[in-house]
Formats: sequence, structure tokens, C-alpha cells
Amino acid sequence: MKMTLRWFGTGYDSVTLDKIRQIPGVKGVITTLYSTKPGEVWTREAIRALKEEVEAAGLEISGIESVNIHDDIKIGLPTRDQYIENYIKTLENLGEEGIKMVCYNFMPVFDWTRTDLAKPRHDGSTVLSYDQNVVDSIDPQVFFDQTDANSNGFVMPGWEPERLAHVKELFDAYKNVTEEDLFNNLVYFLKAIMPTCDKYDINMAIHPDDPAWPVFNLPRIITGKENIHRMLKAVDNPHNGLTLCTGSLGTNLDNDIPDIIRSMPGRIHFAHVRNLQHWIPGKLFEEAAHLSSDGTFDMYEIMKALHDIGFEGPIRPDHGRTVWGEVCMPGYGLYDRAMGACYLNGLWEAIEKSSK
Ligand SMILES: [Mn+2]
Repeated sequence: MKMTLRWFGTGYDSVTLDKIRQIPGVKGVITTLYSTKPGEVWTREAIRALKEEVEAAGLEISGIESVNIHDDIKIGLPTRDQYIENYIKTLENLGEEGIKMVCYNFMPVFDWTRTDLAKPRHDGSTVLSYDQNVVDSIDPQVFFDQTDANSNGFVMPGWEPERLAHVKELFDAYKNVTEEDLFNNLVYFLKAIMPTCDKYDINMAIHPDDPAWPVFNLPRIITGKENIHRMLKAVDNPHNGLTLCTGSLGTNLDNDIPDIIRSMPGRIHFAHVRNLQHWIPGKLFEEAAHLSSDGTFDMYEIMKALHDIGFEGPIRPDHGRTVWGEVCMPGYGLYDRAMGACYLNGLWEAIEKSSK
């Protein structure tokens, strides 16, 4: 594995490349062109400028998170073909610049969903948390406005104000889209882009739905072992793979994460590893420190499973707690993610040495 940190780019992130460079063992960043909108072509020049900025700081771009998918592709509108063409052009430009891992998701309207972005935790930190009762009782537009208002002034990934200013229209557009439709639209998209991925050796890594069940009655299709395998089989190309996100799959405690990892060697192209504290399974949970004993997951078993399948892709700590008074995008401060990276590196070193 290759330890990385997510970085949103100069002007969008409170964390600088210089600071990331000082986390032991972190050699690369997972980044994006944050100013682009879903459906736009990423120009070669813009990608190269980003790459040069990262490399000047002594790091590399280990992958992109995310190249977002335009809603017309997910809905399956006739206009999708043009947006898929644009996506292919972006992949070509990334491939020409030597970038070979692209994370994306296929969630309608909202990306990850949390009901509180700064829930006080027992140790005095604040964390992102989820309460199903809140989701069940709130209007989606109000929910978006609240989330946006509580993000410390940062635009959070997947919560772009331009797109979500029209939440009601978006919901209307998805009104007749079933899970089966969404799945078929994903397969249509993947089949169209695979020749380009083959040409440039680009690994596509779909991010699981977070939480791993339908919210606001919107369909969800990447929620567990069975439907992930269905997706991998529907487009059975090694470049069609998964972002193994423990925090997303782990929202549903029926998901046995080490078992999921071991079931798909060669098809996990990227890993997000973090811990959750479950209070009421399926209804109430909050994010925890990465350390196993701070939450519900056995992080050693997760890292061991990745090691056992010979995982060589980029990995990153995921949402951290906000600690030590840091002012940052919720979940994306420096301190707790740096602690997470060190902890995961420590587990990996011990696993490597003890498995020889
Ligand atoms: Mn994730």
C-alpha cells in the first residue's frame, strides 16, 4: 500500500502540502480539480499545473478523488452520452499526465450524509455523526442548507452549492429512477469508459454509498458485498474496481469488512480506512479516532486483510475528529488524520514484519 492524504487544493483546504509532507510515510496526495463541475472536461493544462504544484512540494498525485459523475449519467437521460464523452476526455488527459487511479461515486443528489458535523465526543473532540431520526424527519433542502451552514466556510466534497441550490428539481429528476435503473446506468457508463481505462491503465474505484442504505428515498446500489460483486461482474475488467471505504461500508454492521476485502483481490484500487462508533446499529453512529479501541471496528483485521490480498494501491486515513482547536473542513483537519496515517502505518509495519 501507499499511504496518502486527501488534499482539496490551494484555496479550498486549510491543510497545506508542506504540512502533509511532514507526516511520516505519506508520499502522495489524493486530490481533485475542486473548481470544476460534474460534466466538465478537465484540461491537460489544469491537470499539469496541479501536478507540478504537488510535485514541487515533494509529493506525488497518487490518485484523483473525485472526478464526479454528472446527474444526467446517473439518471440515464439522452444527454448522458455527451457527458460520458467529456468524462472520457478527462480520463485521457489524466492518463496523459500519468495519473492512474480515479475515485468516483454513483450516489444520487447527496454524497455522504451526516446529521451533525461537530458532535462533541467523550474526549472533547468533535466528530461527524449520523442520526436516522433526523434524516427521517427533515426536508432535504433544509438538510442541505444546515449542512452547508455548519461547514466552517468550506465547500465540502459532494455538497456543491451550485448543484444543491436546486435540491427539489434534482429530487424530481430522480423520481422514477429505481435501483435497477441506477445500476444499469452505472454499467452503461462503465462499459463506455473501459476502453480508455485499458489504454491508459487507469483504475476506476467506485466509492460505496454512505450510509450504506437508501436515504431520503433515493436509490443506493453500492452498499455491500453482494451488490459490489454484481457491479464488478457486470463489467468484468480489472480496471473496474472499488474504493474500499471502511467508514461507509461499516455503517451497516452486517458488512463484514475483512471478508469483503478478501473476496475481491485485485479489484480494490483505493482504500479509505477509518473507525466508527456505533450506538444503535443502522440508526445512530458517530465517527471515532482511527484506533480500534476508540470505536467499533478491528482496524488490525482490516489492515491484515488488505495485506493478505496483496493490496498495493493508495490508502488514506479518512474523516478525522477535529482536535486541538483546529479550524478546518469538518472531517478533514490535519491533526487527527495525521495521527490516523501514523497508526495505520504502524499496523502495516507490524503486519509486514510478522508475516515474513
Ligand atoms: Mn470514504
